[in-house]
Amino acid sequence: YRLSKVLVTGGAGFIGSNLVDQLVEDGDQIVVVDDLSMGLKENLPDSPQVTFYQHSITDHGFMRQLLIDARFDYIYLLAAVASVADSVARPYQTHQINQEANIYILEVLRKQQLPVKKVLFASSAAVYGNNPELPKREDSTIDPLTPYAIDKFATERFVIDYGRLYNLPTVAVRFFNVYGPKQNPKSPYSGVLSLITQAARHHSSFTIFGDGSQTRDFVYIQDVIQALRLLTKNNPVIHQVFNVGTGKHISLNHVIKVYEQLIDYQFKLISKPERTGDIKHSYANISRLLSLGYKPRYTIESGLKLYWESIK
Ligand code: UD2
Repeated sequence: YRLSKVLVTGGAGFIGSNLVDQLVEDGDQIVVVDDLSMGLKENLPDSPQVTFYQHSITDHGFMRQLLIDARFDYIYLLAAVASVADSVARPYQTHQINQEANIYILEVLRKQQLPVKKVLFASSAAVYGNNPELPKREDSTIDPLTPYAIDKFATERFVIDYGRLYNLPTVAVRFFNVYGPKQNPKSPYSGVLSLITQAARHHSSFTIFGDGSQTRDFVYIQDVIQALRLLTKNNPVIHQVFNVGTGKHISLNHVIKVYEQLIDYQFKLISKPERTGDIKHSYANISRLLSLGYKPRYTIESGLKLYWESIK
């Protein structure tokens, strides 16, 4: 675990910065590349172990030089246009960031024969689209319906099959509904738990789309970090994709009830029609990850409690 050199693209974002915190604790030397389009500089710990470059991963010259100079042990590819709505508004730019830039990184690793120990790519449950099969298994039918989902799926395949073809140790993960500290509630398409948290904090109203009976696999950020470390450090697993969730599903109504009890507050709820393209139910089959020793540790109660304490 000591003194690995680690690249985290998107390291100033929600998931990336929480990962960086953990890597600092692990004693690693970390380089963050983030254009701050969604991420925040303040998300990063003030540590001599962290070097930050405010830069887009689409800059080939920069990425190539960085990879060659630094010779990373571990690479986490987390930089992305993270909003589905954003990808629908800007499909071509999304593609350049979410797919092309990542393939270029793989290409540099291949061409320069750089000795990386593991490359991990962050994909999404969005790849399952409207496939009604539950729970979603990694080999369930995929149905990517937006530029976001299409790029996530294509890049995931690239990362895995590039790995196979050119002998690069790669893995991919499909995140379900991740929540927790440092999640950015800025856009109306931000994660629903960041929006609820924001509403509680400012005593503002919260809009429920539909009747609130829709369910999601809400996974607390620290469980996600556990999964990311498990799949990289000292783990021989390669060329596979893993769902990252809890394997449980909870309705929005239940979440609201739990949150209200937790913080002794009554939400000002507004009801609006179901959002177009919304899926009704989603949760992960996580047996693949469980077989590697993964153990989700946070319930919705304990996760929300920590989240709430982090923003107060
Ligand atoms: C998540 C991902 C999305 C994509 C998708 C794949 C996030 C933020 N989004 O979308 O990128 O991967 O999964 O299936 O992780 N809702 C409200 N009020 C609000 C906001 C949301 O009622 O103010 C509802 C929303 O209509 C949906 C549920 O809450 O039914 C969850 O919404 P979300 O945007 O957090 O996540 P999701 O699963 O739709």
